[in-house]
Amino acid sequence: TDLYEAPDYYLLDELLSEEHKLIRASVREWVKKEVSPVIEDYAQRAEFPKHLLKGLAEIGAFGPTIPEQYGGAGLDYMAYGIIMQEIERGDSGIRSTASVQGSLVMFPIYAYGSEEQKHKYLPKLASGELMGCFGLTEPDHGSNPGGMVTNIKDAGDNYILNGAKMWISNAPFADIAVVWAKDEKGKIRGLIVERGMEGFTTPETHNKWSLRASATGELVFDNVKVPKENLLPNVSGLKGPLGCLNQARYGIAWGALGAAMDCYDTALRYSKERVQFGRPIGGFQLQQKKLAEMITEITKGQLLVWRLATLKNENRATAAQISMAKRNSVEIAINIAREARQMLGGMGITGEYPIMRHMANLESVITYEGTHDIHLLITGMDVTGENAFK
Ligand code: TGC
Ligand code: FAD
Repeated sequence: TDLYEAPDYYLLDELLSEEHKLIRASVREWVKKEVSPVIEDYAQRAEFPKHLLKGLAEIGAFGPTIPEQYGGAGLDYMAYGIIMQEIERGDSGIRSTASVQGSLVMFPIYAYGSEEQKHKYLPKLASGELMGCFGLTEPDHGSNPGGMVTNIKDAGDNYILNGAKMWISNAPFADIAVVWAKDEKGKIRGLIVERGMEGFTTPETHNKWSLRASATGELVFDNVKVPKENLLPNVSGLKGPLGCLNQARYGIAWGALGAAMDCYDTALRYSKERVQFGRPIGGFQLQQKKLAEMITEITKGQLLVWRLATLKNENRATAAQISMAKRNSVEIAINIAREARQMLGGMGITGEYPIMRHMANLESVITYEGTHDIHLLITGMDVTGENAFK
């Protein structure tokens, strides 16, 4: 098989079940066949490859941990992590689409929704028949979502929704949006807003240098009438959206390692083929240092996410542990991408190789789902007991 072999320096495969390895092989094969050959072109053209949605649903990327009775795959968190790793080996933007659909749209409906909402939306979201987006960030409230101004007012059978969300992945094509807004008492509530509701628009965000194969947009609400049955009944407060972020950040912790692995693998192969001064560049100590440090960091990252998956399966992973893993994986991935790019010399800046695309994508990944500095402060708060945000 010409399938890419994951770096597995510490024989971590021995810690995976046969089912996990089968899932990995099938997702990897799909990415290799469907994503890798076309993704560079879509990224260059800044277009989302919409035709991949069906395949993403088929490989179980939409809500892998959602129980089968609601159309999910009923898998554990190790499987979820592995799926995200393999998708992001292809492209962070494609992984974003899966993260948003599963962790930020299906998860809140599953965890905070009514039985009717779960039956109405989850199976169609799992199959990709419906696509969703998640509106938390606002133009003036990014790292501090608790300051949001988007709001709902009670109007009999409906709520009247006003405000705007910004930087929303999948917004331009989403059929539904899980939107966080303050009620008249200032409590944060979640609502399912459907495309077609009057006063709801989703203008696309252009001119991105990063995550170019992912569609990003705004959500604008101008007196949108949202039926009361679309309110998520079982959560209020910032812990609602932050609970969803725990799921998505966990997936990114695995996903970013996939991007790192692709960069490492590309640089390693290139170092064996590219000859300068009469020998492969992989023979030079400075290039070996780069590769040795890459595989060391990937291996440490793999151990961290493997352990985190185990804790998550046991429902013992804390939000701060997830923050640490998200931050660590993205940091090592972005550093590996930068070093790998240099190892390819001039070729490293072209679309002939995936590295520059990964590198640019990771600039979004290091910012969304909580910036690098916010995650550091979450760790700081956890270990000192002192809150540096307030
Ligand atoms: P704070 O006062 O600390 O907490 C408010 C309430 O929330 C609870 N909480 C959490 N609950 C669950 N999970 C977590 N991770 C939680 N963190 C806090 C907390 O216990 C409290 O509950 P209660 O019951 O006492 O009310 O809140 P704060 O306002 O001080 O903010 C804390 C801070 C800065 C850590 C938080 O707001 C934060 O994480 N900011 C970063 C924002 C962010 O990550 N935005 C992401 C937007 S979505 C996105 O980027 C999608 S990209 C997707 C893609 O394309 O892949
Ligand atoms: P700001 O919060 O303004 O931060 C600016 C800088 O200040 C950062 O470096 C930050 O770390 C720093 N900073 C802020 N507060 C502190 C502090 N207390 N101490 C020290 N430093 C601080 N959001 C969604 O809701 N849904 C989505 O689907 C979504 N998708 C996205 C897709 C893309 C491509 C991008 C780029 C973003 C997306 N986001 C989404 C938004 C993302 O979550 C925010 O960009 C992120 O949370 C940061 O908010 P901000 O951009 O407003 O930066």
